[in-house]
Amino acid sequence: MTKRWMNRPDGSTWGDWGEDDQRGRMNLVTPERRVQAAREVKDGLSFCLSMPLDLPGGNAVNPKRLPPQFGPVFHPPGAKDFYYNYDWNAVVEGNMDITSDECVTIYSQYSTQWDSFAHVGSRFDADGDGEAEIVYYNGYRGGEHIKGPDDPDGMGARALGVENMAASGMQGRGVVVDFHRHFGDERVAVNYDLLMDVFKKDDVVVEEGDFFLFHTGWDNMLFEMAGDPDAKKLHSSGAVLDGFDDRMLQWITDSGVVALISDNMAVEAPDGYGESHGGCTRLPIHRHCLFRLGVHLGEIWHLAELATALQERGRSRCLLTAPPLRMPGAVGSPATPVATI
Ligand code: UVW
Repeated sequence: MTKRWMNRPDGSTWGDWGEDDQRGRMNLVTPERRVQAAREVKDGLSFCLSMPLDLPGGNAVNPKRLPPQFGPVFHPPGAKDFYYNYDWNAVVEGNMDITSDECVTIYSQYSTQWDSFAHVGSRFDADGDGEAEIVYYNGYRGGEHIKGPDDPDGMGARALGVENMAASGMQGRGVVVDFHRHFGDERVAVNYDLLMDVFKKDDVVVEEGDFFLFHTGWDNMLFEMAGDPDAKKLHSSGAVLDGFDDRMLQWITDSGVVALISDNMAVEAPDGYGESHGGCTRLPIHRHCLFRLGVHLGEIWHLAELATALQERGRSRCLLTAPPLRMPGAVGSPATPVATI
């Protein structure tokens, strides 16, 4: 079957940019929209939107993920374990060179990260045979395209991986909202009404093709916790988008945003189950964005300074440049995004 699906999820964008599309809504970031984004550069200030990649610290915040580790878990046959302060005089007498190389093992979604569409799929009857299969955005399949550790060809995403994001540049206009200024440290599930209220108060307009960024205060909490995070406090603090509000999901659809980005762990609350389009889920916004619409998610970004700088200037928009690593087959990636205002 060349066409991978007979049924597409209700309200999805599957096929809208071609049967083999792997970019989803990034297709909406046209050259004209990049020019518009560049026009947001007025003061020439740039902001690093990455947290230090060894934060949060430990694995209390997400038990599945550990901090980066220096030192090889594998190395080429005959090579040494470490090449720190390597003295080349030992190889060629009189050589004054000293070099340091490294191997760093990284959980790609430990800290500041992008989610590719290979990160979250769903059980869904895409081929119309009456049985749900494991399927991802635009009908790409678990097993066939997103390969597990038992695959003889090795694991990884043979479609929808972060390399597609890197190739697209992940550059465009960012629209920033500071929920922390409205809600403080309180855990608030921001539904459609609350979101519209904030937009109105802050005079924010989101248009098709925009990256939507929201600051919740998690970033400064993580800095204050300095690598020893209080997971209980974090998971009960700061705003999250309410993914169980149908009108919120409809806003994501209607707004035309290409990505949702936050300084918190998951954009939405990661600790509840409920029914949402397509059955029970823990992460309805992940399902809606990554599986149905082709909208990327950015998590644990450092947004405090950017949000403050924009607020001080009575602005809400920036030029965002945020490519992930061009790592073929990875489902997520660290990023060092830059916002310019
Ligand atoms: C959660 O872990 C809840 O989110 P993500 O996998 O997108 O980081």
